[in-house]
Amino acid sequence: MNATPTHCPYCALQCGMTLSGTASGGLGVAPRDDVPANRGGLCQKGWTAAELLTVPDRLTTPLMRHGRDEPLRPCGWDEALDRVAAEAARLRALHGPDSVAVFGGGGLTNEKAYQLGKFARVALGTSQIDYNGRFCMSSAAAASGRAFGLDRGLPGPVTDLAASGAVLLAGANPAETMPPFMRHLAEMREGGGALIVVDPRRTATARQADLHLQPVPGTDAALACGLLHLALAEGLADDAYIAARTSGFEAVRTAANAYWPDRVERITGVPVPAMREAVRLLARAPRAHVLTGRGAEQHARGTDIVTAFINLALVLGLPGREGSGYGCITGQGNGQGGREHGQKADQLPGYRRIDDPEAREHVARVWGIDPADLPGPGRSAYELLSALGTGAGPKALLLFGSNPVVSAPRAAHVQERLAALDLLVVADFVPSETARRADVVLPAAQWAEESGTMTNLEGRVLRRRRAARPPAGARTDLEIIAALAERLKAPGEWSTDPEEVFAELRRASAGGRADYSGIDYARIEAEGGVFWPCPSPDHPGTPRPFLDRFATPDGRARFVPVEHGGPAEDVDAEHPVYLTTGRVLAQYQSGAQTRRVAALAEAAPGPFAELHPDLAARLGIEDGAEVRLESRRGAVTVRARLTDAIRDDTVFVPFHWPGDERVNLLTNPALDPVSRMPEFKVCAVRLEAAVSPF
Ligand SMILES: Nc1nc2c(c(=O)[nH]1)N[C@H]1C(S)=C(S)[C@@H](COP(=O)(O)OP(=O)(O)OC[C@H]3O[C@@H](n4cnc5c(=O)[nH]c(N)nc54)[C@H](O)[C@@H]3O)O[C@H]1N2
Ligand SMILES: Nc1nc2c(c(=O)[nH]1)N[C@H]1C(S)=C(S)[C@@H](COP(=O)(O)OP(=O)(O)OC[C@H]3O[C@@H](n4cnc5c(=O)[nH]c(N)nc54)[C@H](O)[C@@H]3O)O[C@H]1N2
Ligand code: SF4
Ligand SMILES: [Mo]
Repeated sequence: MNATPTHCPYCALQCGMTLSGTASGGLGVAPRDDVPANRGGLCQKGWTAAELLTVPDRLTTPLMRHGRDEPLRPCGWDEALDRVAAEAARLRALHGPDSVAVFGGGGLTNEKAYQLGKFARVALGTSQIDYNGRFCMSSAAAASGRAFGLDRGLPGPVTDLAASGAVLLAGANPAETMPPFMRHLAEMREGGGALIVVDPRRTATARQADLHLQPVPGTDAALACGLLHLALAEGLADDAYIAARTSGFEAVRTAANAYWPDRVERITGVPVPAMREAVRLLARAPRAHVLTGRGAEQHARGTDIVTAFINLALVLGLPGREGSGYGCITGQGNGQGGREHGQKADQLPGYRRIDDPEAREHVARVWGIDPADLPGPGRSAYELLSALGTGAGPKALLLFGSNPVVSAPRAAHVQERLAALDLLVVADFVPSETARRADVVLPAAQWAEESGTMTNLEGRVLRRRRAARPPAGARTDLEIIAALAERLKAPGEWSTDPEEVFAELRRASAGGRADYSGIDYARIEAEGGVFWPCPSPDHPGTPRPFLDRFATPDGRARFVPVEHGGPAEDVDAEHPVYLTTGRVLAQYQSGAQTRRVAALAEAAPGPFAELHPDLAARLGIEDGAEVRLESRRGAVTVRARLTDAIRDDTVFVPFHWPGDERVNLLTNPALDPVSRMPEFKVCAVRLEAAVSPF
């Protein structure tokens, strides 16, 4: 019997868990109570996580085919890797280095994310790399960067929330997406604090709130500007803070004039008294938080929406105060670290910009190459996927840690683009919907079978430990990358040891915004995690980054005036209902992992459309009946679930299921101009009772 303390394979809360068992038997999961994020709690996904290691269709041998109509057939590792390297080299010689692209994931450890970014730039020489984090919190990252000069998830340890006097959650449903997170909010409420939830649906989270604002999807910017207007009108602004710690307030004050309460009520559907109450609760609390989730961020104007919430937080004097602030609740297991170490099209390790000459110089030196040989910025995730196989686009794609056939917007189009490639290579541990369409499938080790580090929603770097051997036939992503780099005769070191890769990552990140250079495995273990930035071994780490100054050149937080613009695709006579999408507790993302765990598949067996009984009555749709949803991009038929918890102009469908039930057949890939994030959270649809085939 051995017991290995580690962290959950799924979301950004990275709950602590202990895996115990014997080599022959299965592993058992128990929650750890020494990890502040979950303190003895786990959600159903965490409790059942060990089952992932033994799913019946686990990939244990490379697979290959030579024509898309052929079935995938088992092959040897050398054969598979030789083919990938030879084909990549051939395409590069023929069409240039940008003809081979890489797509990564926010679930990869820091070590893998770093190595994948380096592999793309050094071994392939391509600028064409991006990752699914672009679909996740990139608008919050862009808005935080603009306002604070740095983007780091929560403003402090998650336990700060319990001592808060008010928390406003805009577009987040942690009761389903991070259940143990709710403990911190419950503790806050026990201490007299108020929870305010902004969501078009009365979610499980909203039901635990003191105040629920239920706006029309896509109107959060108007709402946040309206709250700011009220704060100014009622004399609740923190003038001393604004004078001492911010810049640009005048322009925002002027812009706020246009958001008088009645107008905002007309745009958002939120009653004026509820808005007033929200502002008072936030302003009166000695400590308060404004937090955004994907509901506020996944919009074609997501950066501006988040900026509107940040402006509100700044007017109330929250950011940079101990125990207060603005934060984004990150999503994927390594949603934080995944965006800091270079798998983003415009970034190098340490959150450096790839177009910054000094950054290029530093990173090129660590990589042992000439800075002139480093490619420049590439395409963002959706732009990359939709360029695949086109005249000017990449002809091969290497994909690690994402399942875009299910999770990308306008999924049928993305699927077509993938089919147009000369070569699709997928590394995964299960035959995901995307892996099934690949030319070469590389069976990867997972989570409890390898070690590495993850950076959770607090910005705390954690140790993931190995508790089991990978099945014979599987290799770790680091081994796969190193084997390909060797075949491509890439310069530099390509270690397969996570701790060695982390040591290199430390050097590459040194001096950057996300400086990890003072962090090592022993320290993480001894201190229960280290908060970045941590620029030297004797630096204590940075749990609360902006207490003294913001990371802007003048040390002040920047107000940026923004306007409400509404969704890229509004409702009209033909498509009269808003569609929004999101998650349910028992399924994770594209479902590639959780649909394979029996208890989770049983708890959430398939998609449904949540709609209001009044809307259903108008359309003649009954509870449990099949309903057809059609947008300008496609149609799906799912079961109707009637509930008065949703607005009667909106329908909600979760995105975890594949095939004809993919809600992403409908979603709008309109992109935010700054973050390049797609508008998953609102498009226009027509609904009708599905016609019986008989
Ligand atoms: N069970 C489960 N947990 C997960 C995940 C999962 O797939 N399943 N994924 C993880 C990841 S990667 C992420 S990013 C997080 C996401 O975590 P959340 O952000 O909490 O999840 P979502 O369900 O995408 O969206 C949250 C809410 O936004 C609301 N919403 C929709 N449109 C709007 C709008 O216009 N304005 C506002 N204010 N709200 C709106 C939806 O009704 C929904 O309740 O969850 C993480 N945890
Ligand atoms: N309509 C709609 N669509 C959405 C969203 C939404 O709210 N609405 N949310 C978006 C968001 S926030 C996100 S984060 C994306 C996520 O969507 P995806 O990127 O599809 O995320 P996953 O389903 O987690 O896919 C991860 C895949 O990689 C594999 N994998 C996991 N870990 C590893 C690893 O370490 N190595 C390798 N090689 N493989 C690994 C898993 O088995 C799985 O097949 O979906 C986006 N899509
Ligand atoms: S909340 Fe997230 S990290 Fe915690 S057990 Fe559930 S899926 Fe795992
Ligand atoms: Mo996400």
